[in-house]
Amino acid sequence: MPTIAADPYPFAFEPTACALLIIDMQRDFLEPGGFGAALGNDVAQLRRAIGPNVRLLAAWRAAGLPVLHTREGHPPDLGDLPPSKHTRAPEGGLRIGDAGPMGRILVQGEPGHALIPELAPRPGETVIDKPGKGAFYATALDACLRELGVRQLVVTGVTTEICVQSTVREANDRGYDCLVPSDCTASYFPHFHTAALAMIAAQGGILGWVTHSDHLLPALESL
Ligand code: C5J
Repeated sequence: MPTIAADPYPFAFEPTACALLIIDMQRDFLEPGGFGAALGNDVAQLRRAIGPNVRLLAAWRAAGLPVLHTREGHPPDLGDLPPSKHTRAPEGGLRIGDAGPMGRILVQGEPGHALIPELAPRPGETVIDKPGKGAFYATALDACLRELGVRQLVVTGVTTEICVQSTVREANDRGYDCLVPSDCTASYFPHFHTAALAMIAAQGGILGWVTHSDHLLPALESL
């Protein structure tokens, strides 16, 4: 079994039981002119994770292991959007469902809701639409992973401290071992990125393991 150098200790990678879970690499979060940028965020902070994700995804696909993508969003009638999520927005800023630079913010089917073209899903790869921050809440993700026989997750995407960390927490509570490659996730706020990764690996890996894709790629290539 390949071992991946990781924090707090090496990760025992079981390729036959491991899936790549790419969180919310959506145009509205990552592209200049999208929702994130309209809120005044520097999308360059997130875009640095694109290249590492592209390389990891290519290696993952070449190894023939399962890939799942998630998208945060809501149907056009906002039927699954709790008022708490709807009302909390920066003062005077756009809210979910409002018309934004790439269509209605976080609404399924709108251009901004789509995954970035660099990481477009291929036929056969699962795309999970999620209304919350964690990818397990109100989705079929757990059933999907159990059906695939998955016990380990490599979790990437954006943002580190919100949807990535929420998903890692949910996965950990459900018995999955999570490995997070630090260069394949990102935040608009670099100090949150650093802190979120530290929280995952703290206390002997209380939520999981943190690595760098440079450690993961050779293990995939050797399969
Ligand atoms: C946020 C996400 N930050 N994907 N979504 O609202 O992290």
